[in-house]
Amino acid sequence: MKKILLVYPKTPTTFYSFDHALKLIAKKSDAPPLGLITVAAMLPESWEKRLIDLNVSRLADSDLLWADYVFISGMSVHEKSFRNVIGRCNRLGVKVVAGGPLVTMEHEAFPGVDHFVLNEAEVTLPLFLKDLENGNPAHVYRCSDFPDLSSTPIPRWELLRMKDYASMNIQYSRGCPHDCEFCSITVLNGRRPRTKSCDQFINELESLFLAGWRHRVFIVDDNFIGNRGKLKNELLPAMIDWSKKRDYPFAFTTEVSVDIADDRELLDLMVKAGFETVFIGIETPSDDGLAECGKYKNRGRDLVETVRQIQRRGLMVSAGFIVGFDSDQPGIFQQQIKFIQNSGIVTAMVGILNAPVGTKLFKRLKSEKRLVDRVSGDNMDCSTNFIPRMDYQKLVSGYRDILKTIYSQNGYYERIKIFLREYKAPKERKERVSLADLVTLVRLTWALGIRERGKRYFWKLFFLSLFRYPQRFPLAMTMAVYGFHFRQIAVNM
Ligand code: B12
Ligand code: SF4
Repeated sequence: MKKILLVYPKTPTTFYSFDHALKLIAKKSDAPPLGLITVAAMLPESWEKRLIDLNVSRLADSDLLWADYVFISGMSVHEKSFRNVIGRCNRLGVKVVAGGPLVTMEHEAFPGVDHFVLNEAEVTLPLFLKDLENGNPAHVYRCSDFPDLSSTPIPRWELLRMKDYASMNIQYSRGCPHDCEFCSITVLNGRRPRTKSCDQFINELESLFLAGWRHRVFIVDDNFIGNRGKLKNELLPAMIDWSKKRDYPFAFTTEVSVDIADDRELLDLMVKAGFETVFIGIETPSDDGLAECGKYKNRGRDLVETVRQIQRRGLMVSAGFIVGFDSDQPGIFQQQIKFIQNSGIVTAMVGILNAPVGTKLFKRLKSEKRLVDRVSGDNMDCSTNFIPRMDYQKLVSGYRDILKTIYSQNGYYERIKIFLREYKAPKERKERVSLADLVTLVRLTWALGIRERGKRYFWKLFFLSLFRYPQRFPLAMTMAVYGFHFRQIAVNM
């Protein structure tokens, strides 16, 4: 019997951390560490397991000393906290096992780790466990194949204090058929979308439901629509059935490619199954930029109209944008602002292009001798790890202009209005208002409608959504909360 402490590092305050919004809705973190609770389910049943997510609780030395092994995960944005935990383990003499995307891409950069269990744990963890049992565990375990997901177990939800989180994560597939130059997904998860079986995924949903979770669920696939045949014929009909029978307990979010707009049948099935939001990598309105990064699906289409088509079928669109492509001209910043404002994409995540290790972009820039650093993963620090074609100061100042404009009260509330106008709320979606929601409404009204400067924007939205779009009022208020977070971040940049 062994004692395993699973540790998830602290995420710094960034656009994606949602800290300022979480305070208003009385949550500690946006989402739990799905990788670690999946790994926990792969460990022998008899071992004792505890989880400390540094985003929701503190890590005491006594916690570390309790453990025979500390299992740590993380992505590039966690590097500082990740190193800190390893340092503490080393000082206390506790053995460290590390896995997940950060170390899978560059384990050599992390001295102090006793065992690296890299790539997908479905393949590498059993090898480590077997060697451990035999008393001779190796330093590094890795694999080059992408396993099918039939052996992936149901995550150990009971390790989480669910009420600390705004959303729960769950996964249906891994891999993406596209191969954008800056993205590490194809290196980590391959180009062939691998899915769980329909029964396996529905069982997982049921386990989350039985664990007591309600409301937001993020299906963390790289591209949920990678295998449309299976979705249309098996999974979505099963999800519709499941959601209907339980009176739509979950509002789903997932990541998709932009061509979802061309498939009305798929959109309608997703809405019926309870999907509320899709995240799309739009990246740039510049066709040259899209060609440069190999985002071919986004080319040759009116992207604003594409987004609206999706909104009109009943899905919210949030999206990622990038500046700093070699082909970007000085006008790109205004182009991005215009596009984002017209599209009614309320949650628009804009970052400066970076080249993560292992990507095609990394290789190209290395051959062009333009690489200068490792990625920080922090989309707030204005850093890039290569020498951009555009003057760096101009790039940073243009980037800041975008953020200050789109997250200003004027810009942000204007987008919510466009969204409310375009969006066709599906009849399947029932907005339930609980006592906790009413408490949140009071809290947010105090913060945004009384304390904040420029409160008139909030009140205009409040009355517009309440009287003209009453069904969308809870959604409008949720967006207002997230806007508050984005504003705090943009103002302090
Ligand atoms: C959900 C998610 C998020 C959520 C995180 C919420 C959370 N608490 O998890 C949010 C939206 C906040 C997010 C943000 C970002 N993300 Co993200 N995200 C993901 C995503 C889509 C799913 C992660 C997940 O849960 N996967 C499912 C689990 C089961 O897989 P897993 O964690 O990899 O775990 C498996 C193995 O890795 C292994 N394993 C994992 N940990 C451990 C530990 C041990 C000890 C062992 C033995 C094994 C092991 O076992 C598991 C089973 O095989 C991944 C892509 C992906 N498909 O994984 C990107 C991904 C992790 N994100 C990535 C990036 C780059 C970002 C951003 C920096 C993007 C940006 N441009 O700003 C931001 C972070 C910035 C910030 N400021 O916070 C990269 C990370 C690359 C890297 N080298 O670190 C990924 C891989 C996507 C990509 N494009 O390449 N992200
Ligand atoms: S479509 Fe998205 S996940 Fe797929 S390669 Fe491009 S950026 Fe990565």
